[in-house]
Amino acid sequence: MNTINHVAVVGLGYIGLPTAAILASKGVRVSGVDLNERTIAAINAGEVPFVEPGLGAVVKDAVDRGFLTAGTETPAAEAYIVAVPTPFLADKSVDVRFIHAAAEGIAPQLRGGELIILESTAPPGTSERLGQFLIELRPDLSLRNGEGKPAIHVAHCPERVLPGKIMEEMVSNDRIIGGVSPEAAVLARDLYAVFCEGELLITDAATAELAKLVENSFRDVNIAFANELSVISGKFGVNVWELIRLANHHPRVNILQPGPGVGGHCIAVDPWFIVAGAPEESRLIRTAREVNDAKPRWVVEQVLAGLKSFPEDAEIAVLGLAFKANIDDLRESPSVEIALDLARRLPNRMINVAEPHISVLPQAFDETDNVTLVSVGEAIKRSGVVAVLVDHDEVKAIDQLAFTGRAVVDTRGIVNSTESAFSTAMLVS
Ligand code: SAJ
Repeated sequence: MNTINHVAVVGLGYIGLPTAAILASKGVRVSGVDLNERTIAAINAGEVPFVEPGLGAVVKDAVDRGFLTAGTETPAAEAYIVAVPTPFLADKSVDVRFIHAAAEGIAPQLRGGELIILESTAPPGTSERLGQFLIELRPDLSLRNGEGKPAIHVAHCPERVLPGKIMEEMVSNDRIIGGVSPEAAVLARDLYAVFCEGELLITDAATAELAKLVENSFRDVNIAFANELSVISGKFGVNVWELIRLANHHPRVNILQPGPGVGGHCIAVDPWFIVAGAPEESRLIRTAREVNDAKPRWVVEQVLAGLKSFPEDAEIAVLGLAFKANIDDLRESPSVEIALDLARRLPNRMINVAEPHISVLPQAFDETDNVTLVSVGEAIKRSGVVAVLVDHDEVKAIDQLAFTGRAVVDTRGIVNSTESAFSTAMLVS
């Protein structure tokens, strides 16, 4: 039974804001905390500063009803949910800078008895160290009951929601809840029970931390298998989409889809935390990362090969910049890497980028003067070689005839994928 009535959510990004809004929609008073003044202003006006289906209505309603407010200072609360970025450092180990900054905001507010939940993805031991760090800042408190000082309760509850389906998955997914202490796990379970309809699975913090990393590594390894197959198929002149479709008819085979590489801030990042902590033991996980990281370069080579049968001034279309379909998130996107690489290598060619979810090219393109943002139709019309990098609905809706006479580097299998070399377009999968 949850007894917590006021929660501070520190970090109002893709995970923090939906969590804050859903908790508030269940009648819990939520104070959102973020450094970004524009994010704060947007939320207090009942708006959402990024694209996520269904989130806008829940935020607006929670703000209108007075259950959700946002500010830059961390207030006193009964529970704190930390959902800040955990990028990696140059050696691929975790950068805990933002977790520490969150802890520095929380520490002065603690009185003892509070629940502190780390949702950010992090290697085993991070939640325990967050607890230790809080105790260093507040030596009058302890991490466990029975140590003669008021205790605070620290838990790790990794988020597992899929961008694009966050509002649905936040409620329906099962949740792993890892306590630094058993009391922390129970308190966290009761809080998540307020909105989570999935199973709430209790364990220790380190197991919860590793489980999250393992889930994303599992997916990374399986995508790497599909990406490797697409390169192998290219060598044998086989259509990889047909190959996978046929192989998946086997009752125990379920191969994922190849693509231009793996993007986003999770699958392309989290496996490195395992490799950094166990470099000798994580050979498969490391190799999968390397296979997926090498894929954009392979796609660029296919585009360069396609250009050979066109005149010197033939232009290139890049369809999609987001890291996956129907979102506006460009973080760690292989498509951005491919478009930039093409622009740098071919300074005399025009690169026509079509990304229906943005209105200006991101800053990374400031250094280029041969890249332009146009509509999907216009990009294809202007170009000899078309690189299909994201399977947005707008890209899937293209009339196949538009590709006639063009070389198509189709990394998503949307262009008449069964006809391959026999189609009117030259396909490179
Ligand atoms: N991709 C492929 N082929 C596939 C599937 C995906 O190339 O068959 C690519 C996508 O194009 C994209 C990347 O992989 O570039 C990642 O996309 P995704 O949809 O697989 O996953 P994310 O990064 O959006 O979300 C993942 C999810 N993790 C798992 O499915 C194990 C999500 O549940 C996590 O909550 C999220 O990471 C996270 O925040 O960790």
